[in-house]
Amino acid sequence: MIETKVSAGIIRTYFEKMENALNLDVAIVGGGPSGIVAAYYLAKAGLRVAQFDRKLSPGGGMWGGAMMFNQIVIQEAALPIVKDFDIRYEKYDEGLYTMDSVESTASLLYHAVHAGATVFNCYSVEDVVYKNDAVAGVVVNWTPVLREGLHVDPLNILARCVVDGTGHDSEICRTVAAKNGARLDTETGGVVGERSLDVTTGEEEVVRCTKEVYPGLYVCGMAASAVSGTPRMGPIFGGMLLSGKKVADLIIERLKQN
Ligand code: 48F
Repeated sequence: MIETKVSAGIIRTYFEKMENALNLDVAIVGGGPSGIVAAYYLAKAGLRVAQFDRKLSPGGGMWGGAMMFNQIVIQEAALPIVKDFDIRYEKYDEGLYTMDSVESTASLLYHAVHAGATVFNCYSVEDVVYKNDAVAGVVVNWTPVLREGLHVDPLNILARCVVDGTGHDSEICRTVAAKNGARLDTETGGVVGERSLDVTTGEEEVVRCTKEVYPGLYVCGMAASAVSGTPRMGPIFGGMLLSGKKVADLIIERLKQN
């Protein structure tokens, strides 16, 4: 019966996809623009990469542009990445371009998945796997389970590297710092906390602070700003794209060495 076949097709292929993601090269937490860009370049380099986002629609803060005006701004430095993702852009001032935020988010996701990254939506990463004083994977649960406060244990996924791309909350870095007596590579050893808005400094610093903050744990995007205590920058997205590319390059280099 077609009714049974529809269900069987979904169940079989979903669990196949999930089983293939139990041992990853890279687990990316958060499906915001920086994390999706990272997923694309990592997958393109032939690495096993999966991205987990707690929402039904990954894409983070990119869909909404600014104040729900669905346009975003990028600067010259990020144009090569925009071209890699086939996103259309329009110059409106010296070195500044606008793009449709819905087209941009959809294009990022499309290309990441087509490059070989697996995206899991409705997954919340509630903890990390921690072995030999290093982050070694993620602990995941259904978002609705956590929202309902149900007493249900999570599942574990191993990864050679974990990327915190959770945005302003930098949840994974906070968790790692709060547990295990871990000291992050920051001024305070913990999450310093994001500063108020300054576009120029914020855009430069988010890329500079994209790094490995603890063995096995990398940070990108707004999480990198929050972790190192640099300014937010608002709806200019070049820094997010460049941060995602940088974290991918760092990880590719690291995994090549091992
Ligand atoms: O915040 P977000 O869009 O990440 P980003 O790549 O980009 C920031 C910009 O959108 C914008 C900005 C640009 O100038 O300031 O804010 O840093 O997306 C973060 C994603 O992570 C998910 C969340 O649902 C969102 O889609 N997320 C957060 N915590 C978790 C998580 C978690 N513990 N588990 C799974 N997903």
